[in-house]
Amino acid sequence: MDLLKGKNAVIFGVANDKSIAYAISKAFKENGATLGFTYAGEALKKRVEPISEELNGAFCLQCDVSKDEDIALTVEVAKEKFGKVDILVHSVAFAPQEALKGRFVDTPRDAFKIALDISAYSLVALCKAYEPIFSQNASVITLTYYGSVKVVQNYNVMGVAKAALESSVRYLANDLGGNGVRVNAISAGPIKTLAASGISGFRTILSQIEERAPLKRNVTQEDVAKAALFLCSDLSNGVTGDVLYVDSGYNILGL
Ligand code: 0WD
Repeated sequence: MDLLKGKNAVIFGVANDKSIAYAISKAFKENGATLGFTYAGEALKKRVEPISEELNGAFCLQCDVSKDEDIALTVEVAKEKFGKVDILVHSVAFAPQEALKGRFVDTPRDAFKIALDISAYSLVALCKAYEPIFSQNASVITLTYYGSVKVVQNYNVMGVAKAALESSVRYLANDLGGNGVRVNAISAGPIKTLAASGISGFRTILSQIEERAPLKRNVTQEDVAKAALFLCSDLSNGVTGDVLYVDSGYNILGL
């Protein structure tokens, strides 16, 4: 398929080949998009550079999304290489490990600030920085999780950060919509990635889904990538400010 033919995409949040953003990048490449990659810090360079090479990346830049100057540099390079950006993928989250277990009420002020800054504010900062070079009908997507709307044990401050992220999606969609730019979130079911390994009891969550979700299985990175393809292609032209669940239907369950 060629759903993204001629489109330029900048990807934030590839850490390795298990990352959701990697599966999204692969699907985008297969559908004709040209990709530009960023990675959080020097430690990830050796993992992300080979991925950029594999998928023919137009650039591969270090960018800590908590630093405005790092973001600005990616905008400069994207402008130089692409002119306009059609797709921005935000697949980034972080909270200090100690905040991802125990009681939420014990969350230190600093951990709260860091989690909200990296996991939610960064989407606002990216939209602001890229706004001048977004094409007409550009699409922005971010990744969220059900812990934003219901209490999920140990997800704690990350649930609060995801709630802020989902609300930001709505406000950003409203602000950018006048120029045709769409902003949406995918709420993915649990998937075993580097970020997920930081959450205590993650294996129990996975087996709960297999047992209870309507589809009786966990979702894969590829399931999420296909939804991303929909949200970043013209197939979803009329969709913005939305949270699309890709979770085997788990979120619809009551008792
Ligand atoms: O079950 C899951 N895996 C789910 C993940 C379910 C639902 C949602 N998500 C979300 C995550 O919360 C995140 O927003 O999907 C997004 C991608 O997560 P992932 O693919 O599961 O995990 P991973 O491969 O670790 O990618 C997240 C990356 C970071 O990886 P590490 O593990 O090194 O922290 O976010 C990036 C980094 O590459 N990241 C940053 N990027 C730029 N600046 C920063 C930063 N300051 N901090 C983390």
